[in-house]
Amino acid sequence: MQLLEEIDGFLKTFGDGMLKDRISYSLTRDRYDSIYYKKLNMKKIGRFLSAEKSNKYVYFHFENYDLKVEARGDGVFKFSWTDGPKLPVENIEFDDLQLHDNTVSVGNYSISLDENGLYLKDQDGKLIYQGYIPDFNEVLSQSLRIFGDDLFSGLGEKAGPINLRGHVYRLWNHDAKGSYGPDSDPLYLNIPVLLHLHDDVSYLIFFENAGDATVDIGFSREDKVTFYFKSKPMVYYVITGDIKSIYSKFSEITGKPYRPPYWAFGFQQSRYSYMSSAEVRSIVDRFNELGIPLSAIYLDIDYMDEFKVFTFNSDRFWDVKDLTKYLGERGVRLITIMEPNVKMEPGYTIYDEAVKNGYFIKYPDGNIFYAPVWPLMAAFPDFSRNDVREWWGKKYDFMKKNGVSGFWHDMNEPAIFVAWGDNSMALSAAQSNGSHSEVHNLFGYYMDKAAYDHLSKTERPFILSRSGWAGISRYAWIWTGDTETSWKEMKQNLLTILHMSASGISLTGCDIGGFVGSPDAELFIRWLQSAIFYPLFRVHSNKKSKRREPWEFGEKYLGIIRDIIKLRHSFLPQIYSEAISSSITGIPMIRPVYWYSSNPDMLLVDDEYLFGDSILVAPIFSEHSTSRIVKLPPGLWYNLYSDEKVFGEIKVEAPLNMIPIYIRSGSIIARDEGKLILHVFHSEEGESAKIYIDAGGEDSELDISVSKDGKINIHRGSSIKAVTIKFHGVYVKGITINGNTKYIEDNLFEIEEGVNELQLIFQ
Ligand code: MIG
Repeated sequence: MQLLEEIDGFLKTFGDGMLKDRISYSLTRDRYDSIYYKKLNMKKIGRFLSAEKSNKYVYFHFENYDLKVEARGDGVFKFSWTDGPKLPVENIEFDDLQLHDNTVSVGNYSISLDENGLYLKDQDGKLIYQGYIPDFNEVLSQSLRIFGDDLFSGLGEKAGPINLRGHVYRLWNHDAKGSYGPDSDPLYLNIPVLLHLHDDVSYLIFFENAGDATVDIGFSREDKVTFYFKSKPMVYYVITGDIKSIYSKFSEITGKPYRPPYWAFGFQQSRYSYMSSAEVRSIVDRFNELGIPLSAIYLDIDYMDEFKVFTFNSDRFWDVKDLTKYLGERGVRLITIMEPNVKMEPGYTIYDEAVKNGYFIKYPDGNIFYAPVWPLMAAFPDFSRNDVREWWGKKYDFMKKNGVSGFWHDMNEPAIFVAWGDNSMALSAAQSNGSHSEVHNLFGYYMDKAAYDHLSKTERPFILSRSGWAGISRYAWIWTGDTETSWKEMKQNLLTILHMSASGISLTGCDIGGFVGSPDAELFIRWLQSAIFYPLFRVHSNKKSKRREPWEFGEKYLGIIRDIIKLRHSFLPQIYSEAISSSITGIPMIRPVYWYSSNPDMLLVDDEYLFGDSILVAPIFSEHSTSRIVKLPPGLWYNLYSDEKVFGEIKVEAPLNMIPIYIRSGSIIARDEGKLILHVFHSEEGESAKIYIDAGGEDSELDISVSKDGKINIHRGSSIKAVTIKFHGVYVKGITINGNTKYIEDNLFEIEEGVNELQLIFQ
């Protein structure tokens, strides 16, 4: 029945010659999987026997398994029950554990055991985590106890509500087949990582597993979360501490976000597809004429020759080098889509080389795995192999020679056009790190790594990827894929991005305006506003969508759209600084309000976000609405436009041209207003900041602090010359440097090169 429906649906959409390929693939896959795909058949764990200390770690011996416990005094715990495929996580150093009466202690924490499982407690005996003894058979399952009014977030890219509790999710990277909306599951990027917040205490659990899994978060049983894995290993980390430190520690295991180039944070325009060099030129010209900042423009799949990766269609893009030069002179970068599928076509170099060297993924009997995607039958490089990644990475040089500046990795779940069944690779396909069933969720990750490792030798790459796994920000940015165009979905994007943040992913964004559909001016403008501080600021749309360049909405709205894009560009120094800071600390840039407030009322605030610690955005998410309630985390906040100081819960007017943004008192924000201006938002306690400034591909550090009584200390890298300061919330009459006093106007003054200290004179 399901099969017939799928064939029917597919005939409606395509009804083309690909049908044969789809059917032939689906049959082949089913045949191979029926022979080679084996479910797990694991022994039960059995009774607990004894505990034993060995080197720095502790073993809990059970009848059939030995649980290895490793831990760090700062709240990182690792529990290893089985072996399994080698996954890309760092080997962190653990502390020496103490063992007394079957209780492990380290730092201020203890881990004890009874027939119900493992208990992690702090020094006051407060229970932080309770994990039941796992159950092994055809699946590996691990349950966790839910304590009370807990909040759950994470699992990668989830189109769920702010609290995932009460739902069941699958972790299997999956092409949403062209369009999805709220609650669609699974999507392109899944990670077995879950933040569990209760009673002020939080922990994050992360499973080293890249296979198929299901997570039941208090759906079947109100007081339990259960992870069900279809493949090994069963190894997990529990990380506790204050919330920011959790993400710092997590990034030590999965890797820190990379340092992107400054331009990548600017406005990007895309469409499926700009069809020729001439079209791209004319769009860029129009941006210029209208004075709208544009950082990059995209070429979607139609730029290729028969959808062959690393080629250009010579009718439409015969002059790419000239095109990229033309764009470059106007400060615009060209980004091209890249496919992980390689057309099966003897004579096509990429294909021939991979066949000759055995780089493609094969079935267990040694036959190459072929499946239809855009170029019809195609093969897939085994990106899990070092040599394959190196080979693939070097191919980007061809694109670079043509002046392409950034790369967009689509279809890397990997997506496959099937006639029936799962729209990805056969479970039995063999990869160097395991069978596809065990490492599926890493396919995109390793493709991104292939490009990153090569490109990063000579530059800071820009790689935008649809799929990925834990720690993906070390190689690529992620966008939320083929979302529908609707008010609901615009808001869903924020929640999905917040779940990605809760999964440790920092470089995120969405198709502004939604992928499938055509937003009216109001929805488009509100969407652009909601994304004002999303790391990725890109408009993209489907083939059949109406054109969506800024001027397409008519004269009446052009000014508003231009101002939003300009506002974004004025914040680029701050956004960039936060990105560098995130690459150092590992803490994602986009944050939910509940990170900053323990007030239970604030826990479920799902229509606001923070960018870093200091900026709060409260977008308008409903149609025809021109005001909203804003709930501010503790402290005083400045209205960005009026400098009015506000706190608590407020109502704000937001006509179509206005996006409510608040700045935390005590912070210092870097903006580009023709020159760099540091905006100081006064607080009774003084202000301070560490700001990373782009100095032509290098980062220059600037440390600034203002004491309560107005003494400024500033230290800056040698490439930073004079610095302009603007004060908010207090009247500054003048400044004294080396005994010389100067009166100033508009709270604005300059600190010249070489001056490290000065005194403010307040009214
Ligand atoms: O099967 O390249 O998510 O952004 O425009 C669809 C065409 C393939 C899916 C991506 C979308 C892109 C589209 N791609």
